[in-house]
Amino acid sequence: MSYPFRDKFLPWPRTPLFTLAKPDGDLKPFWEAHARDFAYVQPNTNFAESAAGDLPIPSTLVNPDTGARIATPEEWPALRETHLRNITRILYGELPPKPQSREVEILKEKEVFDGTALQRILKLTLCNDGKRHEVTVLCYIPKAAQPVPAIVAMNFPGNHGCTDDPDVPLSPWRDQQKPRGDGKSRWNFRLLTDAGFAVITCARYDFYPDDVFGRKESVFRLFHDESELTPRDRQYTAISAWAYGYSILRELAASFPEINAKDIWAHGHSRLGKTALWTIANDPGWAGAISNCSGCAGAKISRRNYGETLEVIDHFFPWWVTHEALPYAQNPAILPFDQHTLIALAAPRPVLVTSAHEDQWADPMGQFLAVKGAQETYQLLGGKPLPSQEYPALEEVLMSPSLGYYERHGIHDVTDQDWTNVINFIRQTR
Ligand code: GTR
Repeated sequence: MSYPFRDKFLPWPRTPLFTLAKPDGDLKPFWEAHARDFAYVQPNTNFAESAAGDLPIPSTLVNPDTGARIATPEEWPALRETHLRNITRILYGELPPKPQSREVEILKEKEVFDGTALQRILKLTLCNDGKRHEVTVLCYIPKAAQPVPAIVAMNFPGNHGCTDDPDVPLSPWRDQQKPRGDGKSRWNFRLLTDAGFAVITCARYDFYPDDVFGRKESVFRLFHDESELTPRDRQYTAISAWAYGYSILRELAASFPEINAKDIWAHGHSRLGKTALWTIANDPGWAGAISNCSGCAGAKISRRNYGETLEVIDHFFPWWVTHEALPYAQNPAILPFDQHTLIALAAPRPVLVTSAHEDQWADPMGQFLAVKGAQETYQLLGGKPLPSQEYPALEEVLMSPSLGYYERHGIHDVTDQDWTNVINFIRQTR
């Protein structure tokens, strides 16, 4: 067994980047150090399979504290709790509590797609201890054969970035506002509604603005004072705030008469793919999850030194994971779980993991190995293994009613091909 991680992450003393974010909001020193460190880390990232190392991946069925292996489905819930606790402590932190109340206001509703679907835009206000937190939600709901299954998927550019429709209000995000339609190639709403799926989305920044100062404007503000939400308060992570948001959207979707409350799926791309897996680990109400190109701290095995590593995430995105992650990021061999354990927390609910050939940063092989590693738990609970244990050919979609994996041509992205695979995957789970 070889220890695959470099001795030195950086050739100069490591300054935790979040400590460089000035209390007055000045991000210049943060971004300068970020750029300097990344310019070293990226060319020094390993993309050779021969150097990925061979750290053994722990079984999801073995208790990391006692070494005892479970053999029956009845023993899984207690072991699951242990895994969930470890993943909470070391990676993502706790999700916020439920708000005391919520208000829903329909802002706009109209027929779209030649009258085959409804577009509904809502303002959702979460209320707690006299504080209010607003989220704008965009929904597309097919009119045929209701109640329909739904996909909940947060977006990157804001709702207005997912479509050219001028009726969708611009979501403001400080200086980073995206133009209307900017990310629409990732959102073929019509393809989904034509296939009979509703889609519910909102901007990720409505739950946690995705930067080092995002915490104080995030949904955590309903439960904490601003003084507790500084860049150092790393127990309150963006991934947990988004996961919380996903479940708030699921509960909203479940309240629509047009939607089948038992058939709501969490979908996320990249950092939101990490989130989709964490979401369903925390909320039994989901039917299943789709992780699209989620990579490190998502569906990729952290014990592999290939592409992005946990150390990279801890350093460059310190608001995604807790401060507890660092010693494990530096030495993943001591992690009491790996990311296949996160997938196993979804069991027996189906999970599809997608990857892309030109997205080696996200380590397609590491994501396949995580799906493979999660199978033991699925099988213990009566689920079906993948149809093959070999790495699939490019474009070949491996799927069983429990788990799916594929690597397509192309880049880190969400394409119509991905959505078609999602639809096919969900259909064959029935
Ligand atoms: C990258 C990050 C990845 C992935 C991606 C994304 O910069 O290294 O872990 O999450 O962002 O979310 O688009």
